[in-house]
Amino acid sequence: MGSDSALINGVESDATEDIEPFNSDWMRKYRGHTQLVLKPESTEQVSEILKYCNEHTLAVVPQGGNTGLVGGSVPVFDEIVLSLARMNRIRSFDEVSGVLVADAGVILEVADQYLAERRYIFPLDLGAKGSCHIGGNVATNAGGLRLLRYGSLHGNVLGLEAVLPDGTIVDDLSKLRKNNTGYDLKQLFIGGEGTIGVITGISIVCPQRSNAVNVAYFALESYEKVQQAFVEAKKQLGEILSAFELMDNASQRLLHQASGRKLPLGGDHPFYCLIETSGSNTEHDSEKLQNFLEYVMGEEIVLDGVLAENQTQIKELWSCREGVPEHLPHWGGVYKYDLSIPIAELYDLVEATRERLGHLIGDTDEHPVVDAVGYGHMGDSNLHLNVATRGYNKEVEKILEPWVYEWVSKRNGSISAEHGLGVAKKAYIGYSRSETMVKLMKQIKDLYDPVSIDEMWTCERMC
Ligand code: 2HG
Ligand code: ZN
Repeated sequence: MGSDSALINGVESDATEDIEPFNSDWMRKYRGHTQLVLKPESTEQVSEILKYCNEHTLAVVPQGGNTGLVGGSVPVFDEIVLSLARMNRIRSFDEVSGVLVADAGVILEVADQYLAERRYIFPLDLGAKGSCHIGGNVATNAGGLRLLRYGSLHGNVLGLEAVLPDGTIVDDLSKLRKNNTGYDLKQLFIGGEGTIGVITGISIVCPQRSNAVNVAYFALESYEKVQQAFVEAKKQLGEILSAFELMDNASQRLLHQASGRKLPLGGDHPFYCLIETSGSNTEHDSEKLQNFLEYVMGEEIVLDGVLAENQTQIKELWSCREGVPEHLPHWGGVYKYDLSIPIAELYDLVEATRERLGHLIGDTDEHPVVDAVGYGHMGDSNLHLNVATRGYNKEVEKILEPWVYEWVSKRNGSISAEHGLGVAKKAYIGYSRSETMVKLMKQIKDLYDPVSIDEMWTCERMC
């Protein structure tokens, strides 16, 4: 907070140069021109703000850690930014049930560290954990690196507190795992991206932290072999498997080029995978992982592999995966596609994209595409197709969109597996949802947000 901050009816607000970071996303792809950032510190203040803005038809964009990838957390015009950053209290934690109740603005890593001290773990982990807010995670139904093990937030979130556009406080901060009394309305807010209300608090069930975490990183010669390794991992490591991540050659090569990071197995292999196990017995689990690796190498499913032997090595191996999205903007621009695709065809899209962009790949002025990169959550059939470019380029964008969405739609996939629609994909929802589904969503939106300033803006933009 700089010297220009002020208190408006007890709500802290930012007025001048401090505002810049709230106006653009971390990729510097989406930007708006807000003049006002409000930082309430209680649910009641959020309610007053939304009520006032609703009555005066003022557009608002809620913002958490601003780590989103689809332009959903920044203003597009001059909307008021409602920052949840000051709502950052852990409200309660039950050491027997593992239920955590916390404000929406708690940073994911802070929540996880709080839980780690109590031998528990937050059931979500992702690269942006150091800045993203748990409220934003829930609002976007973030999937992350361990969904394979802990499941989606739709299952882990037990209750929510949210504020509707008219200021009504929805108090559904239940701590119950089972509650079959009527509709489970909180599910509409999970992944609702703030379209029907602002999440101010969450209640979430957290699992015990595993005593033993082991990580392996290995190289494979084809996507066919990646699938075989995945099946084998489920077979041999089923109950302790906590992540199965895929990285193609380009992802590792570009990571190396952008960061200078040394790759554990060199950068020449077509595919790499990272497996994490989490269990209760270090010796038993590492023996299992070692046996798995020996087996897949013996069967020639895997070409080469390495096992982390301590915490530092675990971190280093994970950085080969988590570092990819962090370093791809190095060349100036990245087109990001976050897709659910039937697993057998998942990598076909990266190859098809490379073919389609072939004439533009080269990392020169005439060939501004650096490469098309494929990585992601193999365990969830979730591909991250990233196209690294020398800056954002309309020609490249036109070649990719809506072609990528059509490709995915033809295979009954999803054009947004975990990042949400934001402004980037809003217009493309029809590629993944039928007309009837979109109509039903619209009815819900109208019910919760009859003034719907968002829709007015959209209409203005389109007209
Ligand atoms: C990840 O899995 C995130 O690392 C980001 O979902 C993916 O930047 C991306 O495309
Ligand atoms: Zn992801």
